[in-house]
Amino acid sequence: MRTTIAASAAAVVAASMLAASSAVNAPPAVLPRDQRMRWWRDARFGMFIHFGLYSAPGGTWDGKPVGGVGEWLLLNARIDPIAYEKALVPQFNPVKFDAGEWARIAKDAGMGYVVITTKHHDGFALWDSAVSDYDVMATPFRRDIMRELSDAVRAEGLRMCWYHSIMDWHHPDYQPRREWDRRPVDPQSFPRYVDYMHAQLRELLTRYGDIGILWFDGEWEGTWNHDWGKKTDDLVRSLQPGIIVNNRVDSGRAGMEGFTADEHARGDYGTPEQTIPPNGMPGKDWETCMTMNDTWGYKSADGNWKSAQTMIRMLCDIASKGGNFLLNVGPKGDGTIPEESVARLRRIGEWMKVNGEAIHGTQASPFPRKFPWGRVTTKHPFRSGAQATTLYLHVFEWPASGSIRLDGISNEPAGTVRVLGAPARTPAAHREGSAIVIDGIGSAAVDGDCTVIAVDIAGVPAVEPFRVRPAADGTIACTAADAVVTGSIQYEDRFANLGWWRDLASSASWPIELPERRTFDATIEYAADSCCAGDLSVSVMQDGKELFPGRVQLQPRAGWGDFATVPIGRYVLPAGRSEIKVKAASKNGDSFVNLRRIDLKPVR
Ligand code: H79
Repeated sequence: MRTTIAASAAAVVAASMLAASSAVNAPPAVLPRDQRMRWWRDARFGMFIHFGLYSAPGGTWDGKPVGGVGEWLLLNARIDPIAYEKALVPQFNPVKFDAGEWARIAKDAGMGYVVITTKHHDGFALWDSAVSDYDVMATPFRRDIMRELSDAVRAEGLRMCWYHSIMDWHHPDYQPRREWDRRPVDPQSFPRYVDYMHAQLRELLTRYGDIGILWFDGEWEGTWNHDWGKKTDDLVRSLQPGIIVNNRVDSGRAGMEGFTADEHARGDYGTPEQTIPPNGMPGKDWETCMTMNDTWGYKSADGNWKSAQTMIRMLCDIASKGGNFLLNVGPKGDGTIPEESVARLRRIGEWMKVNGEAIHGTQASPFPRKFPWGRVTTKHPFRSGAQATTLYLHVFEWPASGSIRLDGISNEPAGTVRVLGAPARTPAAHREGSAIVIDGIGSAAVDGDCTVIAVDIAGVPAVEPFRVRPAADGTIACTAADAVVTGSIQYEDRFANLGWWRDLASSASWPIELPERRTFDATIEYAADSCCAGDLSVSVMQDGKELFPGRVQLQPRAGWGDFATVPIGRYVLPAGRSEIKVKAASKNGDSFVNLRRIDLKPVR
């Protein structure tokens, strides 16, 4: 609710003065990054909540179903923003909203933080905003949801965090406008919009106590740039020096994979959306946000729920790669979280109660790649004088042999082995060559979704680096997921390919280990738009020297998903360690190719 013109103008002036002063002064004093990130890295698991005007219609407009995600209703049904406001503001009355219950559901699921949409792309504020009448106080509900939720979340010992959309389909000063929005446009208005957004952020960061994360989104339109990102980041951190800000505060995120390549860009962590990086992002903080079905905001017609098992395993997978999992719920218009979500979170919570120590406060697996039987997380630092590290083995596929191998680790097992939730089991760990083998784990999984085995090892994990080795038939598979990439190249989930291949300097390589020198015929599986492709250079490297160069022309294809497998020549690989490295030697368009795999077949 807008209070008085004077108050609102003062807030805008204050925000713009701050923006101006931070441009000339040094950035505000913030706590060191590792200190700020500590609670977040320990938590590993949080709840995302998408709640807003769109929750009541739940993916319908004029009584008809609308395609796409629920919270994009205005866009998907091409609704005039004022018509949207007029229709939905009087409908917003979540009478069953119980902040305490939402907070308990998150807490019982083993989550450490809650991120709620203070304002999504539709521009509607869920709190009592002094600079806008398009807020919860204009609805029949008239309760400050941010106030109630932040109190309740803190009472459960969790961190309250704000999602805030930069893109705003409703505010008259935001640009670009949707094409069906016929209101007059003032080309100079965007800085005024930023002042407004800053005034709203100031409210959110001064009235509700300590906020854990400012989770920006909607930063990808051309009006948002690094300068705005810097000013906004400075404002947020000046108001809350301990806050964590995601990378969407700045421009330059590369696709849904969520990482920013530019090291000068603002933001504390990468935000893969609906995707999990195949091997994590060593040295970077990141958080996968994901829906339980196919929508963020409530959509009555969406029944495509992931199973609790799928989500438990995703949590293990993400933790094993050193990331966080931000799992979404979309409460209904009445303020209740859908029963399908509650039931799944209950089951995840049961699992966390037994196995939470294998998630909370853990770090990534020391092993460079996943194991076929499951995942590994690590707990440091060293406890009880003996310099031991705990490895948690998250077993998805229970081994018929009754033993589990950790290949390629030189530490000695130390102390006992525990099966979480099954104290009567007495497994033991011993060394076998370059592996630690855990025996006596029992013939059946304790938990069919994921059983965790805790193994102590002496010292800091010392593991062998990743190598691609030939399969039993002598073939070598260099897959996108296993590639070591540099520059702009990123793994993409959609086609399990390497994409974002933007320049001639970027490379993908695979470290290889062969028992003997051998000759191979190679093929590449790739796709490219009709504009693109070009010449691929293929090098066989050893000890940093190129042994064997290759260059092959890749023809354009019909699209980025139109894959074909073509031969790329004959290569000799030396015995021992070598490397296959590919680059674009020339490219026809902005991007080169989508590379899915290179296969090497031994020549008889
Ligand atoms: O709030 C939820 C969604 O409504 C919102 N983010 C989550 C957390 C969302 N916004 N957009 N999308 C999801 C999908 C949009 C993808 C694209 Fe793009 C925007 C494709 C092109 C512009 C991101 C930026 C991917 C490439 C550039």
